[in-house]
Amino acid sequence: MRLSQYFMPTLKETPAEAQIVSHRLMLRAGMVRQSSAGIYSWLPLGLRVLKRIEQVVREEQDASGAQEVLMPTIQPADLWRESGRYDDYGKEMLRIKDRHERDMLYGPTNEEQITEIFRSYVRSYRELPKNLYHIQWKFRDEQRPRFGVMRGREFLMKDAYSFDVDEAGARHAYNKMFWAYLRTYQRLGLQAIPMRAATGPIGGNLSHEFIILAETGESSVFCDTEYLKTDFLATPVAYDDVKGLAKAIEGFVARYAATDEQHDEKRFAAEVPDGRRYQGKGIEVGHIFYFGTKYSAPMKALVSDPAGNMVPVHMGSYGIGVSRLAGAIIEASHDKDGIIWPASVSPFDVGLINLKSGDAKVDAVCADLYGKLRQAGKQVLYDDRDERAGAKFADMDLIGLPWQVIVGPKGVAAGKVELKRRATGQREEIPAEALAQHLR
Ligand code: P5A
Repeated sequence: MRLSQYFMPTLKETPAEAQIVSHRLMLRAGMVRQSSAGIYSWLPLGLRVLKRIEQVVREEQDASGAQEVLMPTIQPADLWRESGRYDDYGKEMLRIKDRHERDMLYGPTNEEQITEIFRSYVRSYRELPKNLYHIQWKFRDEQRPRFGVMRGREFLMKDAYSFDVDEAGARHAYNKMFWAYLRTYQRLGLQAIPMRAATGPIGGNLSHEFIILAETGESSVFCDTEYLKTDFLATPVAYDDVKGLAKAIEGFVARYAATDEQHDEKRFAAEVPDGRRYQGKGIEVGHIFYFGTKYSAPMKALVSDPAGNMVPVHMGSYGIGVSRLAGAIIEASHDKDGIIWPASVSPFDVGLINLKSGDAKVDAVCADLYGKLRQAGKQVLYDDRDERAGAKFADMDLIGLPWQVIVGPKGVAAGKVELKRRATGQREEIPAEALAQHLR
C-alpha cells in the first residue's frame, strides 16, 4: 500500500477526550473514529489489526475442534423469555420493536440463540460433543462506556458454546477452551492469566476470567508473577487427551491468581513468596463459563443419554473480547513514540520510508524494494509521500509496524538501506539487494 493513497488520518495532537494510552494512540494513528459514546467506526489501519486478531482467535478455535457459524446481531425477545433472561438483563440490553410491534433486541450474547439452533437438530448423545462459535458484534448499553474500544457499547466478541451429554464431558470442553485461550493470547503477544471468577448474568458455578496485567485495567487483581513465565506454545498437549489436558491445567492454575471478588489476603501472603506478589490492575480479555443446564432445561434442549433417557444438554460458553484486544495489546506494547505491534497482529509487516520522494534514484530503489518485499509475501506500507523525513519517522513510529526500511540518497549511493526494528530502535545497514532475503 502506498501511503500517499492510503486513508490513514494520523493526528499530531493528543486528543483531549482519551484518558488511557491505547485510546490516545488508536485515535492518533487513525485506527478508529468515534460515532457515538462507546460506538466506533474502524478505519483501514484499525480494521487490518482487528481482522488479524480475529484470525488468530479463529485459528486456535478451529484447532481445538470448535466450528464457526454466524448468528445475527438482532434476536427475537421470545427466545430470551424462554430462558427467563429477558426481564433479568436490565438496562444493558438494547430493546427494539420492529414494524409489526414485535419485541426484538440487539444481542449482548448468544446463549439463547445457539440453544435454539442446537435443540432444532440434535437429539442424541451420539452427535456430541459439539462446540459452535462465532465472531460477531454485540451491544451492551454500558452505564459508563469508556477507554475507547476497551469498554464499548458495540463491540466484537468471539463467543463459543459447548454441548455435552454430562458434566464430565462439559468439563473437558471447558478445558479445551481454557487451553486454546492460553495459546491464543500468547500468539497475540500477551501473557493472560486465568483467574477464578464470579459468573454474573451468564450464570453457572465454574468460571475463569483471562486477565492481562496493566495499570490502566478496570479489574483489581492479585497474582503470582510466575504466571508471566509460562510458554504454552512450547507445551504440547493434545486436545483429545482428556486426562493430560486436565492435568496440565490443574498444574497451571495451582498458583495464586484472583480478582478482588475472590481474593483471600491470607492465602496470598502464605502461598506467594515476597517479590512475586502482583497487586494491581488488569484487563479482562476473555471469560469462560460452565453453567450446565441453565439454558437447556428451560429451553428444552434435550438429548438421549446412553441409557435412553432424554436429558438436558450440559453447556458452557466462552468469550474473547476481540475489539477490546486491539486496545489491550497497545496497553501492553507501546513506548513514548507510539504503538509497538507484535508481528502476529501488525497491520503491515514492513514500513518502507522514502526519505526523498521525487529523487529518481531513491524512488527507483524504493519501487524495486516495494515489489520484492511483496513478492516475498510481506505486507508493505510504502511512505512515498512528499513529506519531511521527521514527519515520516514520527508517523511510522506512531503506527508501530515491527520493521522499518529507510531509504535515502546517501545509502542509495552506497547500495545500502537501513533496517530498523521498531521494538528496540536497533538499526543496521544492509545491502539493498539482500533486504528481502534478510526479512524472510
Ligand atoms: C461468554 C461468551 C459472555 O458474554 N457469553 C458468550 C459469555 N461473557 S462476558 O464476560 O460478558 O464477555 C466476554 C468478553 O467480552 C469482552 N467484553 C467487552 N469488550 C468491549 N467492550 C465491552 N463493553 C465488553 N464487555 C465484554 C471482554 O473481553 C469479556 O471477557
